[in-house]
Amino acid sequence: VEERLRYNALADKVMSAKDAASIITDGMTLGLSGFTRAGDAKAIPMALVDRANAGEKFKVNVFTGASLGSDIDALMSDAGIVNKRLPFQLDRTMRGHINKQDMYFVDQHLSVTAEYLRQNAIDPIDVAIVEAVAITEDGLLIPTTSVGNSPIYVQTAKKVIVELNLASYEQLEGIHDIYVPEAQGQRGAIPLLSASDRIGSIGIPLDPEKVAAIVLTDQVDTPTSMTAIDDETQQIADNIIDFLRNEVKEGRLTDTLAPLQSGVGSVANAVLGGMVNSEFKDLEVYSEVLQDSVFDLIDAGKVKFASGCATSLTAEKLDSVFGNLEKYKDKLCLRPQEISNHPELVRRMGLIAMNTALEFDIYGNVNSTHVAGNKMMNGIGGSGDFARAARISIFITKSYAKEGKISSIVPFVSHVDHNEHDVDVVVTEQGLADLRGLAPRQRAELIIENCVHPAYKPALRAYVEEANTRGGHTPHVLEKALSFHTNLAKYGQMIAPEDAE
Ligand code: 0RQ
Repeated sequence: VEERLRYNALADKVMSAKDAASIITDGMTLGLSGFTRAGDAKAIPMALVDRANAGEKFKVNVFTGASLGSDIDALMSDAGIVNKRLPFQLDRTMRGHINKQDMYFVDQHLSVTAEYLRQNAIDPIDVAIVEAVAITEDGLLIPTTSVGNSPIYVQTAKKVIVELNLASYEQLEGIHDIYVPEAQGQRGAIPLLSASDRIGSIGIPLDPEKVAAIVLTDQVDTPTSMTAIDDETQQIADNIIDFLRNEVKEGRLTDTLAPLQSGVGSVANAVLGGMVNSEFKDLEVYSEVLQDSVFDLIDAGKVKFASGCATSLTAEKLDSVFGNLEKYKDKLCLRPQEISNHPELVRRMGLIAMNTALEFDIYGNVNSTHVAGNKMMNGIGGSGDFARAARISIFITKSYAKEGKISSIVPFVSHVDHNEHDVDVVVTEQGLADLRGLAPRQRAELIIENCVHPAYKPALRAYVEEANTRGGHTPHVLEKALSFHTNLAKYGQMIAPEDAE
């Protein structure tokens, strides 16, 4: 413990999770560490669940970096203790409670939570609960496998509880780069010019007066599960790599490409994985989440530097990465999510951004979050932070879902996360549509031709034909614009049975 807790002023703050959690009361707002199951606070949320299960009635607002592991979101939402959750979740059970209206969820661009807190525009943080590898002799909290929103939570909270995780890897010390911008209006340029720049300190400064408790823990992160790559996923990855190859051929990129950002999930992992055998070299990753494939690319000598705000690793990768951190130390950096996702930096470095869609429409509007218009899936995450500011913004989905009953390309999206102005390229296993410089009617033609599953081409072509008879810049048949979705609700499939071939 002495090696991990090196700040003498805090030695007498060590206590049990139960005692530490006793400062948390009904109506408080908690700022938890944790991003894509990495580096989440574990003991205090469980202590709160235990209190609820023992009969205590209370609700708290739970703010995090992104998703949590250890089923914490499921357990907290089942226990009924979450009033409001923000800014992202990725949990089937919690999703159910959100959609049953048992709790509130604020689906927020992941880079902006920190700005709202600085502006005092959202509920201020009462208690920050942050997992740490160590607290240094000069009072820096060293985060574990993610940074997320922890710096702003610690900076603005009234009280701080540190979960000092003795099972986390000591070698993480030195991996992080903690830079917290000044308030808007008082800040200059963020001095980061390339993915490998270090602009801050190795840890989060702690005010000892605010530290209410230090809880010793030894629970490791929950590994990420990854769906195996199927033929269609591989085809999507191949389509994107071909597109990038053509960008090089046309002289718009070189074979080092541009810093790469990719969202989470198996497709994103496959796209980066596909680069292992490509001609691209000396790549940089400037992303939010670093998945398995980033480390494969480092191992293969393809990626020279990777910057993110969190890792998201499968069970087999967790040990091989964190057990060999020395190998990755000079090629890896974890930053606050407002820096990993900062539009100023995304635009400056000219990122290639690859994010996922549930559906997109014939004009290039993208829905990443809502199933059939009203049911929350996971959240927008960082996709919007990157999409608008990126050099090339690519959105990815299979062309169909649910055994073909759903087309992922529709006349009009049932919810908009990324509008047509922020979407450069859409891609499915059928093909890719480069929308840059195309007017709406040209976009519709190319998307239907290149991306739509053959089963849905006739219906979409008929829609466009009818829409065009009505004229307009972005032609629509308004009373039929959501017909795919209303059919789905009525018949369980997007094409009405009488229209099915
Ligand atoms: O359903 O789970 O019941 O099998 O959606 O779809 O194809 O397995 O793909 O796991 O990558 O998820 C957009 C949800 C895709 C995700 C989304 C059904 C489908 C399946 C999952 P089942 P797949 P994925 C990074 C940045 C948020 C935006 C983002 C996501 C399930 O990637 O949440 O990129 N992205 N954020 O059957 C109804 C459709 C459907 C559909 C697929 N059109 N209608 N259901 N499904 N298309 C995150 C962070 O910032 C941390």
